Amino acid sequence: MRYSQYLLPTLKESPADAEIVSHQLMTRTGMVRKVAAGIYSYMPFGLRAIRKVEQIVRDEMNRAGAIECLMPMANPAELWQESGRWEKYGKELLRFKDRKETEFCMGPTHEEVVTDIVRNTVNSYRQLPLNLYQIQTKFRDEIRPRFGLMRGREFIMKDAYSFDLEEESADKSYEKMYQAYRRIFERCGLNFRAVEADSGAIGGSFSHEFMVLAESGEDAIVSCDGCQYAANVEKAEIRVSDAPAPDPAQSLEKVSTPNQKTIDEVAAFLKLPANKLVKTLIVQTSTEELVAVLLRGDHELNAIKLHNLLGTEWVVMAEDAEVVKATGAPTGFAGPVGLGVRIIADNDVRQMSDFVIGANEQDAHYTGANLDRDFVVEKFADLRQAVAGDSCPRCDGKLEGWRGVEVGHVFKLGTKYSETMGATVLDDQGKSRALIMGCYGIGIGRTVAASIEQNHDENGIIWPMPIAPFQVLVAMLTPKDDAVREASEKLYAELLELGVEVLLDDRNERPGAKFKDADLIGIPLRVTVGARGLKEGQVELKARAGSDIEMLALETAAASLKSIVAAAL
Ligand code: 9G3
Repeated sequence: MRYSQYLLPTLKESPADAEIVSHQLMTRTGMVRKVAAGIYSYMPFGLRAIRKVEQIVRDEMNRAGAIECLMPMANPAELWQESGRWEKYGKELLRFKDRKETEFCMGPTHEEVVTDIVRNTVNSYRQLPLNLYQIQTKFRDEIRPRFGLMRGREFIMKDAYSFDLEEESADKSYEKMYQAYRRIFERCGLNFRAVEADSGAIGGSFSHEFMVLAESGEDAIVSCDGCQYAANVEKAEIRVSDAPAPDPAQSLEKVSTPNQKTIDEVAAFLKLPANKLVKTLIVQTSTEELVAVLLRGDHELNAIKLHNLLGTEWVVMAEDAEVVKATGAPTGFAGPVGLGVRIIADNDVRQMSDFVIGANEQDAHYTGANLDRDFVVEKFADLRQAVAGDSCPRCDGKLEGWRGVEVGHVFKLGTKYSETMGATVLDDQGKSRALIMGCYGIGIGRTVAASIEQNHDENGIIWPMPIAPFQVLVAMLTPKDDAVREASEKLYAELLELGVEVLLDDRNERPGAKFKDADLIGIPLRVTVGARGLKEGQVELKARAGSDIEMLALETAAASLKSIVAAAL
């Protein structure tokens, strides 16, 4: 491709609504153009990256035995009414009527349509297992579309659905997809973690999220440095330490802490680390009951774990007025001593002694507090979020902390759709049985966006070779110089001949502008053809990811580049 004939409308400025770097860079490089809120055109340069990801996904899905199909975007209401989801979803499901007033929705996902296909075409266990997938545009009418391709309303998704008769083979289908997903994101050249999305308390979880690691990621995750355990901090299990608490050495003493309300304030004021404090959260449950929850000062409550433990319909932080009523003090000074409500505590509080707590009195805390002696905890449980440095719940390793962007999700669905929609087959006894389903999604545009979040610098994108829109950029430094032009054209032609994906910057721009654009669009290998090098029969090679410059002989440059590209795929 010749840059002069291509459509690569680069911009100096980021659009005002672009909050994250991938959105800024995808707009500045002209990869995408916004058409309406959360709706984008994929411009030629962007589409090349999208197609690369799609091809890797196709390859690996096919390798795993899944079969490609393509379902319609327009879904008849009928199918969604059958599954019960027509009523269940609100405005996120975009509905419309055709000229005959028949109701439809834009498919936000395709469980209904695929289940309809399977119930009509599969009737014997001999046709199983079956896994159907598609790469298709979805629509979800998000209230607040943002972050460019990361959370668009219209987006490209690879969705796959597996159908099995037996639990055992359904689990195998799941495992195959899990492994295919690992290969997909590895082949894309991304640093990722597969995190457990359901705390598999009994071991083995049947939902995993695939997270591309990036500082801007919306999810906080932990992963073990010794094994493959990884989880969202909200779902991660905490290893219960059996180390006993040191014996109490201090007596309970009230100290004045004027205006010191937060853990950080009290810790700084008393010159103690936050892990010598215990925080007391007063929560309200749907059964009108207040409960005090104790956590080590540097730990955060995991609301899901608390909710599961209490088993009430809902749990929220108590209103300030309720806290005052229960503790006799303004918020910030709550503590367990003499408190008239049920007290539960995180397991890690059990390992503490001589700690600091609120005194249920304005501007006062207790130091030297100890369990049992000073107050009684009704129940200890895992109630906190995991943090970096925690012990791994599965091995002797330590957990590391990351932020991640969810790019894939695998679920074991069970018989939810097959039962309500009647997707059954006859087993070898001639008995009718509902199929066990799994569903598996990958956000294609999101994967491209996440790769930019992970791989960029202040000058622009740094594409991993496997998903780069082009593999090599040939910068024709001074097109007016015959020797430079002829050598660049020759190299360009040779690269094309070798099947290398090459962009020839043949524009009449100054070298500085060409290098700036080259950095912005981030093609992995940049070859500069200039008059000075040519005198020695050489061209200059620079990798976008590094700073080293290497001289290549013009004669063999194409072959050298071809092998560098091949080694990086
Ligand atoms: C809807 C709307 C939004 C939705 C859904 C349905 C999310 C919905 C979950 C999934 C699950 C899996 C197949 C690929 C893998 C993920 N948002 N989900 O079901 F009607 Cl408006 O999509 N689907």
